[in-house]
Amino acid sequence: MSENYSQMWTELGLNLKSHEKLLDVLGQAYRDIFLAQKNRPEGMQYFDFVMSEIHGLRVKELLDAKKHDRIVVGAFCTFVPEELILAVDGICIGLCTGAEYGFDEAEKYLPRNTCALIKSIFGFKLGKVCPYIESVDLLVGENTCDGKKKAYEILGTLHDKLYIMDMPQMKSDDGRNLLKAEYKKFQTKLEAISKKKINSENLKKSIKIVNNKRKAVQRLNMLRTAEPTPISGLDALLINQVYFYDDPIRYTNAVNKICDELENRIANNVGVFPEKTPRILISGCPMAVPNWKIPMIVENAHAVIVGEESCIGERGTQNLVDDSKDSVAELLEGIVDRYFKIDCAIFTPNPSRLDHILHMAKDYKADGVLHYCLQFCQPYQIESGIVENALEDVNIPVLRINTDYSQEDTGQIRTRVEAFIERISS
Ligand code: BJ8
Repeated sequence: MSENYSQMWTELGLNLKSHEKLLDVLGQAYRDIFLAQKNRPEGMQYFDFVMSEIHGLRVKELLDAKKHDRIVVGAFCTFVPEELILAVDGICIGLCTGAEYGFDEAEKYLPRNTCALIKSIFGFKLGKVCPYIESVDLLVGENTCDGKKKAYEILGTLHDKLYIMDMPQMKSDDGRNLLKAEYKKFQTKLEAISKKKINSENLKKSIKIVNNKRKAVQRLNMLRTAEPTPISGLDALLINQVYFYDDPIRYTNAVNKICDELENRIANNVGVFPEKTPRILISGCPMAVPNWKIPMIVENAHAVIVGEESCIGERGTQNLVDDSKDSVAELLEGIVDRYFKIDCAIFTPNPSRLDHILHMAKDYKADGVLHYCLQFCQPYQIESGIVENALEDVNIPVLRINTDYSQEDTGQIRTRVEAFIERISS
């Protein structure tokens, strides 16, 4: 990190010693996993810089923005509509929940058999090592899976800015009405804390900003369908992870810039791995920063990840909001339409996720699908059997992995992944 941010972290109430240890571990992991890759696109330098300053410069930017009366909103789920936050000139940050940190403390509040993503929320808060969670003016929890829903009841006793958004469980008219009502309540809440009104002008502008961000990632995804693929799955995942932190306009420019470079690579038949490298689609639970375990194992075993059917991936970035309308009410309908299509496994039934996986496997020319689940995540684990059957029916091999954030099962997973890659290569 280029500057010394100790004073900023102290003022945020971080535990400096623990925080320093965490940054050391993450910095080393980043060097070993990302910087050790060969043949990376030059455009990744931007994302390396963002990651190197993730607890520094970006946090400073947020605190400076707050001094200018802008609010910062933290979210744990892709159902939180960034468009509404931007419309009140706020900043939306997706909080990372991808590290095994402070689990001993978290387990004083949560059962051991809680998914690692939820424990991570508590671990970071209780360990006082996350500058984002300490900076927010509003922390949005959503009633998605049972684990999160119940854990937020307890999180509310640890964080006084927690706001709960209810969520539908079925894709019915009633479900859509519920989502719309919740987004209206969220609008009211944002207007109250920011002291700014949402109007058609600022809402339309914010929809365009987020649409452009999604279009840039969609462009990146399309380029990954090329053979040989011009970017590693690890780097593409990182770009998808940075999506949740960075300034949206700056991010969009950086993604489009790397896409220009990848287009050149494709035109010159330059791939990041040799031709005929087995292509794997990842499907399942989100992989939040710094959860890089599975992609690292896959790509070190000489396969390439070509897509992510995940909320930190295509499930989170597909579909745009209709920005052609002129009133706040109509624009809000467009937002509800877009978000209601997210096919999270908390919905029952959830056939569109299955269709999406089948399409992705075909479009990305995947030789196999790795279905990734966090232990104790019932929605995705229960859907994994349905996904496997549907894919095997069309002769696409599937490997199901259930894991957590620890490194203990790395060897065992590596063995299974290598056997799977051998199977799909023959
Ligand atoms: S829209 S996937 S970001 S809820 S892994 S906490 S489901 S037990 S994260 Fe998600 Fe929103 Fe859905 Fe996407 Fe529960 Fe499963 Fe844990 Fe999970």
